[in-house]
Amino acid sequence: MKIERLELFLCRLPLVQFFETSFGRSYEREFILARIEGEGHEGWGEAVAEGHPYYSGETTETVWHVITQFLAPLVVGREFAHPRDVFPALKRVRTHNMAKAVLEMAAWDLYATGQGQPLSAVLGGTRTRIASGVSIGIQDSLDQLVEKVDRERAAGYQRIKIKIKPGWDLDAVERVRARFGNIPLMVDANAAYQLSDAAHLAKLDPYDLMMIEQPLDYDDVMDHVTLQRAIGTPICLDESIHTVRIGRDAIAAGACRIINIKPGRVGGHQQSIELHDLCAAHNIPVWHGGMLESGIGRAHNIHLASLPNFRLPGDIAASKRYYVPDLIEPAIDIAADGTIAVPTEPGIGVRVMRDRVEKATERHLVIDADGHR
Ligand code: OSB
Ligand code: MG
Repeated sequence: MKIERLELFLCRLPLVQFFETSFGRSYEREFILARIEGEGHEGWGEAVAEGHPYYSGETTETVWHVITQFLAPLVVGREFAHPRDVFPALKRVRTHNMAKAVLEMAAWDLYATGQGQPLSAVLGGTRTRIASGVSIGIQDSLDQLVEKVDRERAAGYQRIKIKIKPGWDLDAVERVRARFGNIPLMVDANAAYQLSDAAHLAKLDPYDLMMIEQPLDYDDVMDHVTLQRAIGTPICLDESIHTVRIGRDAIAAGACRIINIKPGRVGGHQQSIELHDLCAAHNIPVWHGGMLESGIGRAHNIHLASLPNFRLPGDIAASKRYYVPDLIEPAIDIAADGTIAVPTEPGIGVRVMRDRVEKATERHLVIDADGHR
């Protein structure tokens, strides 16, 4: 597989509904798309970096910088036997997994398309449908939260995740349990707590949550070990799992009982497969996280989530919760049973609507094999 040309797009789209986490509220999403060409085919990827460095240190601007200055010369004009070889080829560049992942994932799409196979087949997926859950942000009131949960349950989503932070935690969980009973429910703190909050977080135990996601800092493993010993709710790590190796160490230390996989966070599909397999070997269930992706990243996520150890519903929901219209056709939707079909056409298996991409684009760059721009 020869990668002959790379196109980058810096895009901005308004969100259908605002999204608020412990680090702030967003009304729109800034993101980068990569399109690669080779041997008469194209492959698309979406970087999950946001316009700000609050979830991760990477931003759209760092992704742009690192790709154009350092990563593009390592892939454009190069021949790869298999997309699993892309991430190792970028090893010289430290961290910047989101920048690496967008290229690596586009390479998987290109490869699968060239093979005439859906991406899920070449990734090792075993499901034809994936279980879908939703992530509900922090609201202005508990009444609004209950209303949102009600709407998403009616749409069929199999599990509800609510974002929490100090001051928006026990009462929110209490209200949702009181109104909806024993539904599959979890919380995500996005690193808003400290180990000194352990006694407070233990008050979530009676609510029988599936898990608490990333209660402590984005670079912490060992305080999570101490916290997991002090609370009954299983801890799931998101932000802390930057690499497969950190995943291995977190499991060995007992920092979590569940892991959230986002391919953008760990450097792409190959690293996600390795993390998935590592977790399977240790009987740690995984589920697929979400980053408010457009249909391009969302389609990638669906294919990856078809692997067997994605045993819990992911944060992969219908397109219409995020962007209308989405950048792809057909839009991604859920069935009444709360599942999403894995596309069966070659590659990511959805059509990228170039006119919509261009309309959302604020900056565009082409890099060819001679390094010409
Ligand atoms: O922590 O999972 C997270 C969105 C942006 C940054 C971090 C997170 C999220 C979500 C959104 O929870 C999930 C979705 O795409 O619906
Ligand atoms: Mg999270």
